[in-house]
Amino acid sequence: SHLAIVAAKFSCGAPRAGSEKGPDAIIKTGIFDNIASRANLTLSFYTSSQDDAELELPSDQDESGLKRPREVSAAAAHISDSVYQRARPGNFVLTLGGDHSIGVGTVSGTSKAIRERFSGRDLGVLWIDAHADINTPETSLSGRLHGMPVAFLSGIAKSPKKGIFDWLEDSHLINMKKFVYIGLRDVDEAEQATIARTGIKAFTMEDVKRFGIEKVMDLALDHIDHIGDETPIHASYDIDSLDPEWAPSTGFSVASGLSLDEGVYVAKRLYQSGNLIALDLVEINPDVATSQLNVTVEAGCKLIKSALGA
Ligand code: DIR
Ligand code: MN
Ligand code: MN
Ligand code: MN
Repeated sequence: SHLAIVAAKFSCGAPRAGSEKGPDAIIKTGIFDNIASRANLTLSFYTSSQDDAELELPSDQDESGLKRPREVSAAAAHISDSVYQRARPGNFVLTLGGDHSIGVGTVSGTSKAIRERFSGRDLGVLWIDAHADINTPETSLSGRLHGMPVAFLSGIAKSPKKGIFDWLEDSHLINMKKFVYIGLRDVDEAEQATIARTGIKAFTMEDVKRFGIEKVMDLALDHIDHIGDETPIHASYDIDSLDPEWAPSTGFSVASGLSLDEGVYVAKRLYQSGNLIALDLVEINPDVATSQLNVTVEAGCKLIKSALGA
């Protein structure tokens, strides 16, 4: 089988820069040399960067309270097509971020690929994060797009203006009945209302503490695939789902997160399901807690290896 690695070097959806250096921090460890030396796995790399002049990201004005919306939209459109091209023939796609606004790109890309590959099938999505990332342009208090990818992917947020996620087609959008959160512990009031109103399945850190991560994964995988029909799964893993002890180098650390063992368990269960078709690892920021960057990168590498069964 083939592993397509997309380095998504974008931080325009977050308030502070730095996460565009996340992909290199992971790649530099040599993790993929190890993985490639295993039998039956070929590898390819593709880099997309906000510093690439050929991408011609629009340098736009903040608009309707949104920060850099056209730049983020154009970056996500590019990532979406890159991921789609790789997922369409059946490759496993690993995307390294980058801030989580690139999730609009990654998940829309696999969603479209899966619909085409398997005549209209819906993708399952596991969103592992301290945050719900489901603000809309109307509800967001920050105006930052890294807090909104789930709203755009689900169609809950409509593109407010020309050039702002107006490239999203129906085939890019996801069925929220096959969407599950794990690790939530910092959710805005408006986001809580959206989750309650739409009935999105969510396992908070309280749930993880109450039921244990094993039970939570049983329930999460069962929710995505309750009739056992092997729904393809895309996992979008925000490193801030982990406790700051294990992932200090990220923009929005929140206390009382997943232990590294719990995080690795989630990744292992995804691998064992046999249905994982894509993984994102986002929000590693080498400019935050730089003296402990190696702790964060090591944790990220463990998550990747576990999800790949390495
Ligand atoms: C907040 C923070 N809910 C927002 N979100 C973060 O800006 O929408 N997401 N930090 O990662
Ligand atoms: Mn996130
Ligand atoms: Mn987060
Ligand atoms: Mn974020």
